[in-house]
Amino acid sequence: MTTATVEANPSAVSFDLATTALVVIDMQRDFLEPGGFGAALGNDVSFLRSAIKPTGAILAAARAAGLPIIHTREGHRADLSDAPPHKVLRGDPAKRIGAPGPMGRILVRGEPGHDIIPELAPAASEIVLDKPGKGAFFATDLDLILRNRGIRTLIVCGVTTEVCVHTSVREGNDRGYRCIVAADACASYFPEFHAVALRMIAAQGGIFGWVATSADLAAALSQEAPARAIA
Ligand code: TIU
Repeated sequence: MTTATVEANPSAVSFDLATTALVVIDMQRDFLEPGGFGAALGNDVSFLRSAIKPTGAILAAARAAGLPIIHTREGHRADLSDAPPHKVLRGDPAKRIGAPGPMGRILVRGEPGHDIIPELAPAASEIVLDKPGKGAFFATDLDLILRNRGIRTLIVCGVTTEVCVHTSVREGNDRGYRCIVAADACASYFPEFHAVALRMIAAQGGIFGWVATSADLAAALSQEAPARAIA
């Protein structure tokens, strides 16, 4: 057992590196680059770019520590059979899910916009998990993958803080995973939502999990710390 400890909100948290995985949520061109799903929803995608460098730092630390790494991607089958009609039918018809855009059909698997951004490209050994919803556990085999590897703690980062990161953390928390969210490695189109979403996770004694900085998490992954009681 190799225990790491990280300063976090609402309290420092210790975790065993042997049972910890990194989950990077939806760092896709569709959300972070112009012309994709995020922009089609009317958002300024430049707000999300602040998460790229911190996510890269955590990825590097997790790779060096030998953690399992899972990259999720939100998107749908080409025939949209896994997309709820209410999700497809929202907004400007020219910019809906499945409509053609500068990065291919919006939020459709296999299209250029669905790819993870090149700055954070998954390594060949890492798991890329396609999900049709906001949560990483909904209609995916993520829980099975984590259980098969004995994972108990998730370090979570990605976009957007209050939508797919939050939904995934809530799902993971209810399934018994201890979730530690890397604050600056998450981002939202709405800075105020980002801030409040992080506060919601750590409030009430850590109602959904813990919130730490990417620098503290990367440091915790790179050096073994003496075991401490989990708050
Ligand atoms: N990945 C993710 O968060 N999907 C979204 O649709 N987020 C928005 O903030 N729209």
